[in-house]
Amino acid sequence: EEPAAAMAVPQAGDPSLTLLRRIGVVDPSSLDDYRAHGGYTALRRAFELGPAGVIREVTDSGLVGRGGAAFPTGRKWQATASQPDHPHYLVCNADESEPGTFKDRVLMEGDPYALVESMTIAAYATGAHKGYLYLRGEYPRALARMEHAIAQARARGFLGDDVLGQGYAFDIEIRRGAGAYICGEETALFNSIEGYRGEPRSKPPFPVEKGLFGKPTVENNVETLVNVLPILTMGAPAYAAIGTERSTGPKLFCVSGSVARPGIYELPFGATLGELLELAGVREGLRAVLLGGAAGGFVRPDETGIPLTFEGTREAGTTLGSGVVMAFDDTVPLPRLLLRIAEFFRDESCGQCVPCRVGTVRQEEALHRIAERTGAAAADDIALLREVGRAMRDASICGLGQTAWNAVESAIDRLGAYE
Ligand code: L3W
Ligand code: SF4
Repeated sequence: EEPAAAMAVPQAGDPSLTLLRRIGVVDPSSLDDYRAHGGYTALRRAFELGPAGVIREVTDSGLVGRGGAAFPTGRKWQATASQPDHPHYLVCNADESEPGTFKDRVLMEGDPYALVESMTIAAYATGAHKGYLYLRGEYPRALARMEHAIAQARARGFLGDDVLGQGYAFDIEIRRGAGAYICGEETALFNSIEGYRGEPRSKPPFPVEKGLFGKPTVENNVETLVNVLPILTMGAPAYAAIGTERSTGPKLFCVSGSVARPGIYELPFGATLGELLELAGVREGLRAVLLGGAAGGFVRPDETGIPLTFEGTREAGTTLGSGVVMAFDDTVPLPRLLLRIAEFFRDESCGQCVPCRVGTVRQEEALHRIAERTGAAAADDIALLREVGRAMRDASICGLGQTAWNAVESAIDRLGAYE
């Protein structure tokens, strides 16, 4: 069996936590234990509020998507709820594939009923009766725990034709990914569920209008959905008081690389990168930090004052993405690291559009030439990288191609990787 996901043990189960509160404390196989730890109070509150009331709370909470793009969740839910076309669908994106991301895995393995409950609330609020959980294929333990939780919830009336005797029908079907990063892109994910190749569709139309099977669809990341539980139990104002004005609530950060204690850390938005690295025990000789994963960007050790908020990272010319923080000390050869990132994008490009299909190959070739010269870059290779990078960013259909040059660009401009 695969090893358990790394977890920040000193933090797990700490009562001051919101999202990780039950992790390591609750028995993930027991619905009764989940209820004994506060489970299903949020769904009961949702039934009291009614669908419009739930959407109002989520909107007022300021919750934005945790998959990387930070779109306002309340606005997405409202847009789907108001569509006249039916049926509506709910899709939970659990295809967690961004390199360095493992927060959704910890949530699903450690507190699976929380996701079942929050999917039920999201579906109720947006008028969906069917939910799909699209689960990364390489997560067998999360699959087993989610399957068990869904079956138990169904057997006990928390899913099915009459949820909690409220006359509302909802059920969840799990679909497994097959190892393609692109299937985490929301519309490629729809195609995958529908049985087609995992290729992104052009947007608009957005999924809220035409999503899965061409019907209005809410698609949210696991962590986004799980935040709905504290929003309903503590109320939107108390939730919005956590974090900063524009990045509200708690956030999970996935810390890995050259640190003493890699794992998942829950912090309110607004803590600095340096504070997080301190918690994780950053080692001597820090050379660079990759924020936001392969699609994100590098920052220098003297930039660790950056606040971990969507606005703070944007102002600093970088991105928070889905919360990846990878630390690299000076023993890590940067040219090899950049080549590895470029290989990843070349490998994972779906090949549908030219800028990305060709650009990711050209990017990797140039980085190979540079690496073979033991890291020294010819000016024409840097110029080519910039030209190819611009084309990918401006002309690719989806986020994969648009971000495939971010890490390399930031390594050149912020780290002086090839000087
Ligand atoms: C209605 C509009 N809906 C946008 C919706 C849209 C989607 C969401 C975000 O992700 C990010 C990137 C990386 N009416 C709307 C609307 N929406 N305008 O809002 O949309 P978008 O297009 O900004 O982003 P996206 O394509 O969903 C790209 C990050 O993803 N990333 C990381 C991925 C990996 C993980 C993981 O492993 N867990 O998340 C890779 O690029 O940061 O910002 O729902 O429909 N007018
Ligand atoms: Fe496919 Fe890349 Fe185009 Fe996205 S940008 S549709 S991954 S070829």
